[in-house]
Amino acid sequence: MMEATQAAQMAGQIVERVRRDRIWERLQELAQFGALSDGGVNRQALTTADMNARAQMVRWAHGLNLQVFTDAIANLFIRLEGEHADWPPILIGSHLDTQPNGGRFDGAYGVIAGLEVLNAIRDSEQRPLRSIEVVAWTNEEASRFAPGMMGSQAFTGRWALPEILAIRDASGVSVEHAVAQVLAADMGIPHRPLKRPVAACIEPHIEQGPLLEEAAMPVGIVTGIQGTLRYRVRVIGAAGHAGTVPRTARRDALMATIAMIQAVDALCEREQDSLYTTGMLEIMPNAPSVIPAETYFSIDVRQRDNTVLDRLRRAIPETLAAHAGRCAIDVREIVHAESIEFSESIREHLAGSADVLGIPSMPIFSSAGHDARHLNYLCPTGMLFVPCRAGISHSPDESANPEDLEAGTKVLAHAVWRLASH
Ligand code: HGY
Ligand code: MN
Ligand code: MN
Repeated sequence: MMEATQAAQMAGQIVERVRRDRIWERLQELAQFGALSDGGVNRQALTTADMNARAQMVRWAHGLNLQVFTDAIANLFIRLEGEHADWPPILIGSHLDTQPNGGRFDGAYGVIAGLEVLNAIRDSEQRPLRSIEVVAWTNEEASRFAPGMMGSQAFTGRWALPEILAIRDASGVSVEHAVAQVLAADMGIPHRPLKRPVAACIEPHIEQGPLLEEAAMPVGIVTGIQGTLRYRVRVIGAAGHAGTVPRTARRDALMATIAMIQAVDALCEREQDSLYTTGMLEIMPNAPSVIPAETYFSIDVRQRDNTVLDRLRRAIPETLAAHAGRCAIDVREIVHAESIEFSESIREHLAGSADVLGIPSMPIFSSAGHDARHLNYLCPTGMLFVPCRAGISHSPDESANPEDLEAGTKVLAHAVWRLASH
């Protein structure tokens, strides 16, 4: 056990070595992997772009003489070993994968902030009692393989690996095949088992909302994450000639889809303004003069109150069935994640580090989903938010300012060093 004052002093030495320019440069360098012409990033899970970003993280890690290893779902771990190598580590984690039209900071900031903490510790020539590991969780975003957060769920044991590996993307490629390709390209990075003891976990992330910027607050201490329900719905009607099939004989899959979407959205509005999004809609055969024979669409519902979430979970399938008309439907629930609260002790610990550093912070609830929700079932877990411009995220226009990224990383470094000192 390191004396609290000694740990606080050393924490100060680590914080002094956090460098704004290095954080910013590494984020821009990562953004090159999957770069879009409009400045955004398309780095979907287990693609070549994702593999290249992973390889860059490994190069940075080896440059700092840090250990690197992976696991059966291709989570990437970068480890700074503590004096007591057998003690469960402190994890700092987020994700490298992005939405198809994503930004440079969602996920990447958390991984780069973690690397910056290890870099600052290396520069200080100090060694923590407990090991610290930066992790990039596989497939947080669900943009290629749905549902998301596969890496953190497999690691925590909240979802069985064989079920995850069997999932396929739109072109029929399985997670198992994609993971095998990534691991084969890893050039011998050692593997470790899933679900190992972890002392605590912190996920740094951009807020993906406007509250910190509106409050001119550089750091948010996250209190919890709102609940979510996600579905995939297939609607089966009948193709036909747009000019000859009378209304009374039509089984128009798109018209039924529109009725279902409007009915479920109205239900969500009645239920405490729950947020409803259909972000993905496929129409078959998608021909201008053919009555749509089939559609396939997504439903994403967000709600903080678990009682309301449970009511919606019962009502949504009923509402879909009631508005399907003459079409058949197949409804698949792919996510039921309750609203969670983070550990009080971790929240106080993070706020304490911000106070000691004189960095203003405020409590904030997360409207977006994060891997930390799953770690929260395994160990004391918390999150640190930094502002992003106008709260924009899941968009090429996502941006953040270097001062806030540095402030968040300093609070992270101070808090993690103290956690690793006992
Ligand atoms: O959808 C979410 O909440 C997360 O940003 N993937
Ligand atoms: Mn994210
Ligand atoms: Mn995201």
